[in-house]
Amino acid sequence: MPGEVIDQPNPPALPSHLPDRTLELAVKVDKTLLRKEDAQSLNDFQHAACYIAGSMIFLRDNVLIEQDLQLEHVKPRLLGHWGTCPGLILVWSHLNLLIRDHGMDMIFVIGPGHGAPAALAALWLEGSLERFYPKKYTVNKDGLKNLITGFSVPGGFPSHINSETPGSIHEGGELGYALAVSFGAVMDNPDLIVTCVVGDGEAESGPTATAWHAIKYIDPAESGAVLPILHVNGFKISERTIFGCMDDKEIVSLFSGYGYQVCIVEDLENIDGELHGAMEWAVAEIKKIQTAARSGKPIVKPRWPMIVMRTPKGWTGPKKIDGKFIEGSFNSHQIPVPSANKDEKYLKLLQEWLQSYDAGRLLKGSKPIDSILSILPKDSSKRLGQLKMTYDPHKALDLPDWRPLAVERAQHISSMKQTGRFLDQVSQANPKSFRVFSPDELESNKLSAILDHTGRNFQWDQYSRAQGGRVIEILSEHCCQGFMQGYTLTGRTALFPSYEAFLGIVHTMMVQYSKFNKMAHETDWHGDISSINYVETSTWARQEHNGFSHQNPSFIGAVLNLKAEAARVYLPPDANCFLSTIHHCLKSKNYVNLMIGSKQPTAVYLSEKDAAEHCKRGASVWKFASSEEEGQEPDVVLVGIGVEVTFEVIAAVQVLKKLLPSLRVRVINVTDLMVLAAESRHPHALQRANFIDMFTDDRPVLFNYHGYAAELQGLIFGRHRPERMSVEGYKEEGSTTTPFDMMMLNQVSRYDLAARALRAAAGRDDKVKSKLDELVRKIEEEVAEIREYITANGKVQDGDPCGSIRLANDINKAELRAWNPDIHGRCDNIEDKVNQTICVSNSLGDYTVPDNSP
Ligand SMILES: Cc1ncc(C[n+]2csc(CCOP(=O)(O)OP(=O)(O)O)c2C)c(N)n1
Repeated sequence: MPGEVIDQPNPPALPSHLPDRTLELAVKVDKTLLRKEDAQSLNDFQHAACYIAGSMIFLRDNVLIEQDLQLEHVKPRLLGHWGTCPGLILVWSHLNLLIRDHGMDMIFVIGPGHGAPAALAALWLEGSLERFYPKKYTVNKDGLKNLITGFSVPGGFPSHINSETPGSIHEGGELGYALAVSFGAVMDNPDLIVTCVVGDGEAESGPTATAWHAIKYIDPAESGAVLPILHVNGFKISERTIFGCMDDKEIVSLFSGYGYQVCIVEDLENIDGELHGAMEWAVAEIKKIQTAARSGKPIVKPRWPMIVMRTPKGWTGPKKIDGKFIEGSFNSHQIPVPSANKDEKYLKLLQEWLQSYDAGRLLKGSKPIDSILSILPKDSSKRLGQLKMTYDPHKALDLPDWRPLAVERAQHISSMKQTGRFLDQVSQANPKSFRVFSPDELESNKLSAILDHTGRNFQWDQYSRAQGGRVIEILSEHCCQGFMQGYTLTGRTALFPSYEAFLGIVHTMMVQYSKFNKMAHETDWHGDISSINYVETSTWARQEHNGFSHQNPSFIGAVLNLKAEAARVYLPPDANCFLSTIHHCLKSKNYVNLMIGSKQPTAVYLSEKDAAEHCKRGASVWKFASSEEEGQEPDVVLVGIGVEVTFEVIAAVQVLKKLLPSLRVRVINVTDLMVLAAESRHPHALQRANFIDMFTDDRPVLFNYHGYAAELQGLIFGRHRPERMSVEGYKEEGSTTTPFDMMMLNQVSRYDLAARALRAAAGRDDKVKSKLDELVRKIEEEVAEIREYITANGKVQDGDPCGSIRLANDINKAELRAWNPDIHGRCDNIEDKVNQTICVSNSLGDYTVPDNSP
């Protein structure tokens, strides 16, 4: 692995120009608090755990080195990460002591998830592996052998921490999210402390950089605390880290500015005394802040404690091999002794190193000696691997009935506004177990009714602080996602509303989270958890003021790629369906729910009862919008999936009625995307017979889809006669333009659909075929006229009698005509419409022509 050349191990940072007095901000702790017998126990625990962790990377036999190592005792493929392990073990040993002495609830979140050997070694020592794997990882010779020889080979533990690792709530493979997840876990858990180790490499990541600010969203009256430990071992895979090259003054200045009190632990001669002192200080500071807040005198901008731990990478490992520094350098990141499975010289080095831990004494009879056990919390349910909150925490929400919020059919209502009202009720009914995490978009997404009875929980803001609040608005999608994960994994329920275009920022976090839960499900000891819930709005279809950058429905595809057991995508067509859907999602467990809807007022098609039924089925034929006749097969099937494109489907039927009244059109709306997946690919998939019943045996099926066509094509691949089906969806077209133009530019407008329907019908019917050219030409003429008007951008013409309506509704003449085909081109029959409702957007509200319309 090519890396930089260093001339000494654990090199210090170059001195900065900051004044020395900045160091006065750093906290100095009492290093003498540690009792002698505890110091010995800590040391024993650390040595035993380091021995096991190191052996896990190398040994496949002779795991206690009861005889000299032979090449065949070493694994043929050496896999694992040693460098981070000693630091993690150091922290783990001290947390034991802390929990033992304070009887507290503690979760340990490990950012460098590649340090799985450290966690697994500690979990075996504390008996937590045996608790969850009573046959395989017993605290005896067999269990130890299974652990060491099975690591990083098929059937054993993987090389990274995951949900099979007891006590973990974080998939540490993809770096960057540990801190945000930790903060999510402590919210509304007033007695919980999460200790979170952040690697100095991980700390370079964007998601971590923003997550430091999460203290500003923790109200100590209602929530617990995170104790961050920045582990500055100085190196990442093959280079020094940013933080490793910052001197104490730079580090203290940075984190003091962020709102922390910084304690630097770096005395390698007395690391246990110093770390113990630091942890005791941190707990005392946390209690001080919490006691003040809980007794009604909250500290303004409390300075939360954090620890910066400077220890060498791969500490206690081999010092130097073949002239290269191993300990205190990136060379210890993965395999500290290369070729130990091939070359006797290195095998000997491996043996010398592992024997330096004195495992024969510490693991006498293959069990940890009493000195090690003495620092463990006496109550085993408090041990880091066994806190119930980490594996079986679910508390169901007390969900209000959505139906009283249902609205009358035929109105125009914003799904988001109505959903906001529902969320208001949910938050009132669940004042300690429901939260909304939003990247400063609540208002813009028209969900702000949730704030009617709660607030934004921003502690640095004098207008919000010290009042709790169910809503956190931080302009970091990574934080929102991390908070939601931590909050959900510890048993509660959260919602993450977002602009559609920007949710993709957390795509990969969401995927990692799903991996964590997939594996959790494969254990027999993880309980259910709530689903994570996304609401996407401000969709591409309505970006008339934001334009092209705000158009990106790709998060649907990200969810579709998940395992079918987890993936749920809903596109409720109206407010009632949205209410029913969100109610269902907040009640559901173990899924990733993606709900997509409009924040603009749009038509309500279905009554409360019909909406409930429609959502239960996931898709249904909308007779009221169809032109087929009872008992006869339709000529063509039009399917709307998504709000605006469904509106265009309905309008297309009107266009077709005018052009070719004899054409029988069936309209289907799909609200649960997963019903379309081929049978057996998804639990929601329509049964084949039901699919044929709904989509017919052989008629053309034209999908008008909100997302990218390819993903829907993938979904329906394998359905009955897919060659008769065609899909149109968003095509990366259109910028700052009108909603109707967006439909046209992406070829999902009523006109596009009508032309598609005619062509499809012509393929089966000669009469239609003979008229096809003429009919399509008519459509094209109409489209050309509309396009001309759209380009003119609604300029009011002299003597235009529709001018005031258009002005009042900010639409242009073409749109007014498109949405009201019976209004004449020159608007000379507008008087006929006095006191009648006309449509002033493709999916916007109606406009009643006032008496005195010009
Ligand atoms: C997002 C992400 N980018 C890159 C990697 C590859 N990677 C694995 S470990 C590592 C270095 C981590 O350094 P640090 O966080 O300091 O951990 P430690 O030194 O304690 O091993 C990198 C870059 C990753 N796992 N995740």
